[in-house]
Amino acid sequence: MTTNNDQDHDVPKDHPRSESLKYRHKIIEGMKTLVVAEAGLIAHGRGECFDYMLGEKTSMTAKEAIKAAVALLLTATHAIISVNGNTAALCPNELVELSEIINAPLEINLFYRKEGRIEAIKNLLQGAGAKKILGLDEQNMVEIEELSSNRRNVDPNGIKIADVVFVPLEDGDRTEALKKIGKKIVAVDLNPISRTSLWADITIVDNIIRVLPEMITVAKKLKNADEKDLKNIIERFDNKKNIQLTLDTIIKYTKQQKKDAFIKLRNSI
Ligand code: PTJ
Repeated sequence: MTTNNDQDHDVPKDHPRSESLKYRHKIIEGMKTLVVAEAGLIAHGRGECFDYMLGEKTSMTAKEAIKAAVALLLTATHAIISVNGNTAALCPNELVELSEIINAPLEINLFYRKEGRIEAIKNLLQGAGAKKILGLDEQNMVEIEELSSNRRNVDPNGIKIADVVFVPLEDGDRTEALKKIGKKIVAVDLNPISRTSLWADITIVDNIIRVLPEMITVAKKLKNADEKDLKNIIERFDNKKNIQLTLDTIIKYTKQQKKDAFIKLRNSI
């Protein structure tokens, strides 16, 4: 019998969208191994749509946010990287590398708590070299009362005590709840006007597949910087203004596409 599991995901290298298809297929494979929730496919598609409108590249505003984010994570007392299914499926190696450089543990924290998912993500991260992963001992989790979703169950040694939480690819209500209990939030979200983006202290509007390598590069440079210099970077950063400039980038890019898209098509025939 033919099933959905039989699909061939080989993408020809000269396919004009090969890079995008490669990551799409990582998400599909992740869903088959329980790493990614079914809804993760839809979330990925929403992200792709915003990525198109950003020209699928890291903007200057995203670079500014990345620098401020790394500075904030490096100056934190207890920084933590919250890991969900999509992020784990797309960039497990980069999550582990960043975690080591900035000395922030990885904590698995899921919105969709289907049985077997935590184990699947744990195995994937360990395969990528993770030595210590939080959020595994379901019996010893504590609750964040301000949150109604499954994400309220957190590790007592991780998100619970963290002063800075890095939340790549987030759903609506958690950032708001974590802010209300005094945590600083660094978010990665291709949608610049999601609730997460608007609530976060630092919002990186870019694709996680480009953000993590850039964060690793910046973290290597800033790791030994003076605390005073790092604090200066943080103080100079204005998240609201940065999001507004990002929206301007989208408008500018879309206007340019209005002029160029059909010309490009005509020239390629
Ligand atoms: O693994 P789980 O159970 O914790 O669930 C993870 C998902 C992502 C399914 C869950 O958090 C969810 O439903 O999220 P939302 O509400 O769909 O929000 C995800 C946000 O991430 C959206 O605003 C997307 O635009 C954005 N996004 C999707 N893919 C990327 C992205 N942002 C950056 N990089 C991406 N690759």
